[in-house]
Amino acid sequence: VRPTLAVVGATGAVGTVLLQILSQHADIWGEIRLIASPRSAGRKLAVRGEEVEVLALSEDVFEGVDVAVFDVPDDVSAQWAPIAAAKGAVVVDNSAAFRMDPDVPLVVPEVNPHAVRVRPRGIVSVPNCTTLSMIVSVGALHAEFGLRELVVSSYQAVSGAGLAGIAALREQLKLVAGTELGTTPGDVRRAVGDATGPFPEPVALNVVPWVGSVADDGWSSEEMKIRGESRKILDRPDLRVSATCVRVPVVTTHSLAVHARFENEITVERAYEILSTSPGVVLFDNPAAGEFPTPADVVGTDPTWVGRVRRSLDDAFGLEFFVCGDNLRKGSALNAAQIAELIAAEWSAS
Ligand code: 11C
Repeated sequence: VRPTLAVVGATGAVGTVLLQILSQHADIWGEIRLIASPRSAGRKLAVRGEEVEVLALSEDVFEGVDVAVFDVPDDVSAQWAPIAAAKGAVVVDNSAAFRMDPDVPLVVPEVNPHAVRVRPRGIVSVPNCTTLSMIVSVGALHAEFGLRELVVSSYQAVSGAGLAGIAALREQLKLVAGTELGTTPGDVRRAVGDATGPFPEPVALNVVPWVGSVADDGWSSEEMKIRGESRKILDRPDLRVSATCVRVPVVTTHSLAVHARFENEITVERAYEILSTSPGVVLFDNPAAGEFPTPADVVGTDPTWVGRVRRSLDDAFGLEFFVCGDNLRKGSALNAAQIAELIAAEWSAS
């Protein structure tokens, strides 16, 4: 008997992509139950070629569910994931609510698949999309060279802030299209007016060096997530990590410029070998031929794309590279689906 899957938050930006992925990985699950807020209940969504009615979130909907993937805000996960787990489901949670809980594994199947098996709370967390967009490539290099330090700058797509983020960018682009804006201080801000959506500043014709909420000492919550999550996934609690997170006018696909410093001296040749043979990574690096990853080219694909690989000029232990990864696929829905499939495999093995 194939396990029953529940998707909680089926109508959101990540939930929509998850249903596409579940349709492509069609033979894993028995019933797929779709769950959302009472506002969305009754809607019909397509999965595996069938229309499935969305059920309102309640205790009863978890009856008979084996695995529940949650793609909902932190507070909703904090309240409902333990309820689903108490009903017997293994929860795969995409929110930040449990990621740093020592009793909840934080899993990237290409990097630490073994961690999924130890889950005393019945909950497994999916990392933040920005961490996920780089950690598969970083983890592969770490396994060979031993990571000491990460310094990263992110270029984050608006869909990281969900459907509201996409709507805000599209609206702002309409307001500035065909104008001469972007030449005097504040002209874009005045044109955008109240249409900043979930962002603190206009994102059209702009970049915004702020993602998330205010954390201590000038850091943002997003920057702290990258640090804490990278340490936990790589099982390096003392790893030195500095991140600067920036929102850019891209719909979907996060990018990061990565400076990674290792315990062992690196060569670009060996880094190339690792990156070109690691599952989930595509090396696309030939600037002389105009080849490097960009969000516009890789959006909608599964792997992490890596380019601009070079050894640091002043440090034989340092490697510089640029990564792009679809934040709604490997950055969230795909990683969640992969974790859910690892758990489903326990059913077929038992
Ligand atoms: C963004 N990475 O791009 C954020 C969204 O902790 O899962 C995801 C927040 C999280 O805005």
